Amino acid sequence: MARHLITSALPYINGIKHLGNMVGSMLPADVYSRYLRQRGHDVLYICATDEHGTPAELAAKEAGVPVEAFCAEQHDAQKAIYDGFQLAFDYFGRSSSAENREITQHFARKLQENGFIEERAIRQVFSVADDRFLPDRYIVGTCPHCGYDKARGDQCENCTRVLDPTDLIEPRSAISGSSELEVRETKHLFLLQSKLAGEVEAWIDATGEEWPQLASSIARKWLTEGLHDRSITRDLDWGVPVPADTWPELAAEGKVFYVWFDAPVEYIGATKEWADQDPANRDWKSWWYEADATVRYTEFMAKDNVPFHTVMFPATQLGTREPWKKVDYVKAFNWLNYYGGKFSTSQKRGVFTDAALELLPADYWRYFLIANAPESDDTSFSWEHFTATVNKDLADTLGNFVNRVLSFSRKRFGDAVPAGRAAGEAEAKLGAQTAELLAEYEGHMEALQFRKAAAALRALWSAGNSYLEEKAPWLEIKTDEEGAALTLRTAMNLIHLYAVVSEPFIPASAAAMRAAFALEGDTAVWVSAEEAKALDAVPAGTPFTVPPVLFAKITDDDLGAYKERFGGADA
Ligand code: B3M
Ligand code: ZN
Repeated sequence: MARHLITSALPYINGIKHLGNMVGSMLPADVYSRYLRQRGHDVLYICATDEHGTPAELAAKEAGVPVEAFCAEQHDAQKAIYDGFQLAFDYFGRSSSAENREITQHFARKLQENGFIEERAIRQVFSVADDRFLPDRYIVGTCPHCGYDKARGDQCENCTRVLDPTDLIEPRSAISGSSELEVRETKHLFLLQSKLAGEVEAWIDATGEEWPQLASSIARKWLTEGLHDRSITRDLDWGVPVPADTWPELAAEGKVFYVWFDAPVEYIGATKEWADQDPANRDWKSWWYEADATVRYTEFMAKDNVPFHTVMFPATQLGTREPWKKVDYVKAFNWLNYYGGKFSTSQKRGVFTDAALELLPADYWRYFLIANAPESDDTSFSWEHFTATVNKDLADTLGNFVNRVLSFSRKRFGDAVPAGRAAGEAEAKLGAQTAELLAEYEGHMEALQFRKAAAALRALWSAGNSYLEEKAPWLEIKTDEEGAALTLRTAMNLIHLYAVVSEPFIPASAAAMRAAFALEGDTAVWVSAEEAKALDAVPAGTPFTVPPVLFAKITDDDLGAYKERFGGADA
């Protein structure tokens, strides 16, 4: 069995994430991890909050809290939501951890030793009132092209032209509004990516072939445009400090590493945090070091993060000249839109993960989001689509099947699985069909094709409904009690199978379905297509209970209320 290292792009600390963030990185990684664990693989699923950088500092300032306290609070708030979504991380760390500081500094020292870092003096805008250098996008002014008066130093939002802070008319600080700005010279560390470009390209040639189109095309585009040297330090109070043993002068000036330098290192940092929490995890380096050939590393992220993961972080890893594990497979996602427009954190447009959980259980969201994951294209969230999907797939096709079968059987045969006659032709046909659909489902999961996997799972649920309609045990029982018992026993076996194989998508409901049967030593271990065929894992005589309704239908009134609260098509 392979060892699977899995990471999701690290959610940024400055606020609660929306459903688009959830489906673009964490949720599919969780579904994949759960699937692999059920199949008996050794899985390490790592995520963390990305805590450094100017946006964190500014959000803390706005909240009126010191940045450390702000990050600690926000980390816990995000973690609670991810627990609510049942994201089964092996560890959810923090990029501001001591472990990440240590490894990030180690990376920088190695890059320096190997000649891939250079100190360069650059001219940067300093705000006297704020007593700090300003990143380009924190300088605002009037756009010289279109006259828009809130253009940022890196780009005009109105005419989309790319700008340099010095292009702006009447520039001022976005933080304080002060126009007392000076250009000062300051020294920074540059990562000589140009020297590593050839190696990165060779590595992508060797590994990137099997990546999905979205990831490999973005990586290639960046390489073709040329890898430029990049400044990897900033003049900020909050970040991983430049180590004084290697760069005493810069350290004395209080420089820290750029957030995109330490954030990917946190995948490793969080693994070390995980190990430091529990002596049983001491072998953390075997996941990351000595390029252990049995570890397969899969990364999940939205498309805007692809260049950092396929080009820049690998360049950093290669430049250490140490055998750090590099990504084997990059699963990237397009955008999930809200009624065709963007989800927006700043404008609070769309559905945020905390609000989603207040409204409905996690499984409703998990299923809908994965079934509509923006894999080959951007997809759109609408309350109408969400309602229709929940009502049809979850409430009617799956939930109703479970309740109908179990309640009817209890009413007619009591609270143990009835025996009935031996399986006949209809059951053989159902078994074959089940095996075929299960194999199809597995194939899509192995290929990380989540929408297709969801469709196959739905087809598996539908097959049970068709069988039940065809056999109609509520009629059968009038003339052939043994036949009706067989039908119900078979349907109950389907319920148990659904419970096992639906677990990656809807873990809570799957657990409730499995718990309906008092099967001794029952676990969620995967059932192979071949084993599934017989539909006999739950023998006659097994006691069962009827679980409460698994999925409540969303009513027209609910739908209206959601649209009103969150803003529908016209929002
Ligand atoms: N925090 C994603 C973002 O904020 C970024 C991912 C880091 S992954 C190492 O857009
Ligand atoms: Zn403009």
